[in-house]
Amino acid sequence: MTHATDLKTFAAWMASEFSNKAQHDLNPPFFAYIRVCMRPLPQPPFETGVGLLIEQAYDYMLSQPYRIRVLRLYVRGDRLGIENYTIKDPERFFGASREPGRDRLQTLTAADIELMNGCNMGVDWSGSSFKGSVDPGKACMVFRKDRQTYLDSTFEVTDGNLQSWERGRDPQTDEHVWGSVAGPFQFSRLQSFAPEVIAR
Ligand code: CYC
Repeated sequence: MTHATDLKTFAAWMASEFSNKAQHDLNPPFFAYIRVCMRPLPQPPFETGVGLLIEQAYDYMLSQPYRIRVLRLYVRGDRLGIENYTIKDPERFFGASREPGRDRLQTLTAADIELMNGCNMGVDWSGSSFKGSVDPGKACMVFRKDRQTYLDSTFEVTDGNLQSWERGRDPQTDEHVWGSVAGPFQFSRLQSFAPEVIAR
């Protein structure tokens, strides 16, 4: 049975390639066709936890992801958590999450990444899914559309589906500046990388 600190199951569900094709086909103006691919790092540069490379890309521009980061999934007290890291030379890893062999991912070291302060997420077991959200405090700053915003982000993952709702808000007024105005993105799994997960 899965439980609140079941890092292995959480990581196995996250370690997938997802697309929102069905949602996009129903409502193209509000939901771009996006792929999210999270691939286990063969040699994560952390003492504990699971390392994933995450690439988020428009389906028609897979080789040019609009966001590429390293995630550390870990046990955080009586729950789970995610640390987000930027990559210093992101182009070096463009497309690496979908390569059958993990030769390029193998070369990623601690020197290649930098922790994003204020962007940690807490993750709780709901009884049937893991639900995550960015820590409170308006501390995860994103400069976008010429404005300083803070990240308001929640997600839910099951064995096969990922739902995520990310918005940037004005720090003073909480006004919605960027991100979906039509509800969460709904992704379904295209392929699983669960066998590559080593939880420690
Ligand atoms: C931003 N997404 C972010 C940020 C974090 C996450 C920490 C703010 C800092 C940054 O730029 O990295 C975190 N997003 C996550 C995590 C997951 C995730 C851990 C795995 C579940 O998905 N986000 C979506 C939609 C898409 C999107 C598919 C359309 C709205 O879930 C986009 N997220 C998105 C964008 C940004 C962002 C455009 C701002 C990045 C930027 O402007 O540089």
